[in-house]
Amino acid sequence: MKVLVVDDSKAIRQLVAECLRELRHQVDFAENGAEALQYVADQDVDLVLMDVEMPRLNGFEATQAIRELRKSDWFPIVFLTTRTDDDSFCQGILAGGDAYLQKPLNPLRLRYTMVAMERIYLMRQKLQKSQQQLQLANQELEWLSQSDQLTGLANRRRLDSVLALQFALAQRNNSVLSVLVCDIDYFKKYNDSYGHVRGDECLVEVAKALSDQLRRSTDLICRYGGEEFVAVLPATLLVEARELAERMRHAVQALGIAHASSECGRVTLSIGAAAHLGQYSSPDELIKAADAALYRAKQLGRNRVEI
Ligand code: GH3
Ligand code: MG
Ligand code: MG
Ligand code: MG
Ligand code: MG
Repeated sequence: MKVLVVDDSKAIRQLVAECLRELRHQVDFAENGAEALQYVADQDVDLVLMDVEMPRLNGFEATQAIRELRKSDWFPIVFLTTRTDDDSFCQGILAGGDAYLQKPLNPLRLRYTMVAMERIYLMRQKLQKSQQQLQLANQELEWLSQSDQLTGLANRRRLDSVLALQFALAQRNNSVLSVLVCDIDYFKKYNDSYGHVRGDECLVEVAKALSDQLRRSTDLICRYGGEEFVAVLPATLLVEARELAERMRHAVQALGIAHASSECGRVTLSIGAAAHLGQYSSPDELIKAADAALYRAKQLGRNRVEI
């Protein structure tokens, strides 16, 4: 364990340190309660061995302050003091102490007290480890719940939160926010001709081709619905959004996925783009504007970008 020895007497600090090092503990020092409190605020410690009579903060006050500071955590605090009366013992335990040793130092009692404290230490280690695992599992679950299972892209949930955030940021910074709504052409026919499994494979390929075109870490592409994808492009002008949309359209065409009942014989994409420059009152309206552009792209013959 990493033990902080708190005592205003240098001789006692050294004596205790010697015993602890023999027991293979790592030792650090503080000369009074205030120093101990500062130490615990700054760095990790597994156990504190605490004198009571000290200038500035005494051992009881320091213990109380440490417990207050590290509320959600517990490491053993052991008193080592000349105070032998019952009142002091009770005060020490109530302040947050776990054990109470008396001076002069009895090495045997110190040693066995350390054995008892090591049990608390081990339980604390276990608890911390499972808390970390739980936290990781929660993060993973959170990520999964915002991902599309088939394509691995963000799903509608992540889109909603990212779009809401970027919309608010754009308002606040007076910056432009663009979105693209992409829709695979004649995808119902694709499923009808090649089956649902091939349809799914096609969606995965298209999703990858789209996400490969993104250049900025703040850009987001998500699977919006069945064969529809939405890109959120912060600080992107409509002309830039249109360029990206053209790259996406070309990339999908370049996949060369055969689609016999589509006009050009392969899978293609239609895209609607819209940019928010303060004129829309909600993310929904912005998406609707891009959707309207997509509708025009479909009307005008598909495999094209409209704004
Ligand atoms: P348009 O060119 O006008 O977009 O025609 P479309 O057939 O692509 O559009 P429509 O919205 O009529 O049909 C979309 C089809 O996408 C319907 C559905 O069978 C298919 N689809 C939706 N989700 C999935 C999916 O997860 N897997 C597969 N394989 N197909 C899907
Ligand atoms: Mg003292
Ligand atoms: Mg559709
Ligand atoms: Mg449709
Ligand atoms: Mg479609």
